[in-house]
Amino acid sequence: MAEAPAPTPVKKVPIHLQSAQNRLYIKNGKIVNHDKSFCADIYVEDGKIKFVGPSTDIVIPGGVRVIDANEKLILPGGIDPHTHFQLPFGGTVAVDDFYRGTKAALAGGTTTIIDFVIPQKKESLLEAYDTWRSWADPKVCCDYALHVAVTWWSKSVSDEMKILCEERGVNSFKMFMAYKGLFQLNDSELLEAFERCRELGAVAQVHAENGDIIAKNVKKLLESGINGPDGHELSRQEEVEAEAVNRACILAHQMQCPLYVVHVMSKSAAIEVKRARERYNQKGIYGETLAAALGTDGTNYKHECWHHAAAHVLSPPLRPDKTTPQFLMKSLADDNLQTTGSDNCTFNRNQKELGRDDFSKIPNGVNGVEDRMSVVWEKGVHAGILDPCKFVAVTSTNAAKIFNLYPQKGRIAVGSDADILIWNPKTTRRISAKTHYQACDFNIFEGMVCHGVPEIVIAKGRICVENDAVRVAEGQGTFLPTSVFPPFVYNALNGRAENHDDMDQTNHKDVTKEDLDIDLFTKAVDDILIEPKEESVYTPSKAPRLDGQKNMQESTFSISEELDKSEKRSCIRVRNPPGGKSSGFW
Ligand code: URQ
Ligand code: ZN
Ligand code: ZN
Repeated sequence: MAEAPAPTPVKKVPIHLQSAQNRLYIKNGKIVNHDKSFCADIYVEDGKIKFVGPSTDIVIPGGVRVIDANEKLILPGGIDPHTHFQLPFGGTVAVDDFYRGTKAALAGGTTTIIDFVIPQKKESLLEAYDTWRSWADPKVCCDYALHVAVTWWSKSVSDEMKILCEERGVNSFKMFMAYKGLFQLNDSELLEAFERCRELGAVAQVHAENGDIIAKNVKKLLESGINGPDGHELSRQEEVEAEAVNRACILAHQMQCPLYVVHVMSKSAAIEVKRARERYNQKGIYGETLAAALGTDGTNYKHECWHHAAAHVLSPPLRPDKTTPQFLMKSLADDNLQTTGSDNCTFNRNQKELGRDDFSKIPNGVNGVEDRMSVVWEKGVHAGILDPCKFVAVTSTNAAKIFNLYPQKGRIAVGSDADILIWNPKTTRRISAKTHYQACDFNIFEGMVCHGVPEIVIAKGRICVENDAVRVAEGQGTFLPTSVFPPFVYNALNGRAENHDDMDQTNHKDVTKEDLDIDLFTKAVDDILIEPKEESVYTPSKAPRLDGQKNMQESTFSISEELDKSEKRSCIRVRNPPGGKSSGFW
């Protein structure tokens, strides 16, 4: 590691005397962003980070709440891009509502969630959106944004997608390839939806499973007397997921639409995401996996207790191949997958009973919003597969970038929201339904001991978790409108550099529809020089490290790097010939 450059004289930051309530000073910690880690202090005022730097550069007035983060890591708050709070589903309603769900999120270190508006067939998307806002706004304890599902297709749906993007702060739409007769779109409808997303500058998302195959398999399994929870996985095995992932990537590519594959649950599906990313020069395709898929597996469907097995039912299902969790974690480490969600959609024992005689009627969904951060740390960082920077990327920053919340969210930097975790990698906690904040009566991670605990959780400058207590008020969170044409997604497609790591770069909406109307099918790979990436993935260490810090021989994570105010690490440099050259889309 090169020595830190000599500090340049800096003007001391004056601090206004205000109530100490909204002012925090965090000292002695090590900040970890997705691209670098460094030692620096942080000053927070009015919900924003106002200062990041050495203590010598700031005058701290009396009355400011000081937090000593010595030997702790300071991380951006987690972003869970996939929740279903109080979702009506399968004739019942998910038990974690927007209050319990977001309180649990904060308890576990997640300070932003993105939930899904899911309209019924023929229901207006705008009306469904209003319903979700009316549920969420009075209850949320952390900030939230909304994706909207397209569960049917018509001109009015297409028109409403435009209104949602232009007037309601929505920039992503989820299409279902499963749930035949309920939410499923056929290929022709998928193409229409992808084309519309592309026109609007939105991000298309897919639930990728072949619903037609599943419908046939369910019928056959039930007819042959297989009606328990193990039938759920048998009806929708890996290739049923992988086929849909491959098809979705091709359909989206044909429509030149960026695609985010939600809940990648199997090795085969992750391989399809990787293949598509390679085919399309690492552009336009993103994959999310779940805490559930990283922290447990499909052998639970064979559990002797029906309730235990049914509690693990979600779609796509957990896989019986016990090597799946580590494979998916390595896929995150290798950037073959980009994000981790929870897909939190919780049903209690009596609700799961709806499928007692027919697995296809078990309400789908599991917990995860509270435990996602700890599970990813335990199975990723503590296991030696992720370094702390990558942990930040896959639990926070990548989702912020893809859904255009970055750098307001997903980064510790001046100007960003003060969503901050004081993370103790040495402490452990045992997960249990008896102690969790969620409303559900079961926890799929029951008994798991996780290193990595968010000892203090700060959401928009407010301390919400401290000394094992959660202090929140219903409605303290706010709705986050998201803008279309996320630069991270569309700049890359358009052959431009994405370089938004600091708040001083404000070109958030610098890709326009007109920009995209150029030479869309020309491959731009020659125009883009991708700097060799520093190796961020390593073979799991033989013995787990107890402190969660990176093995210096295996990775580039620095535990001694000093704050370098000038350094910016950009991964993509664009090389254009004189006079410019049109850049292709993929
Ligand atoms: O498919 C989903 O994402 C929701 C509707 C239900 N939960 C689940 O099983 N994944
Ligand atoms: Zn889904
Ligand atoms: Zn879901």
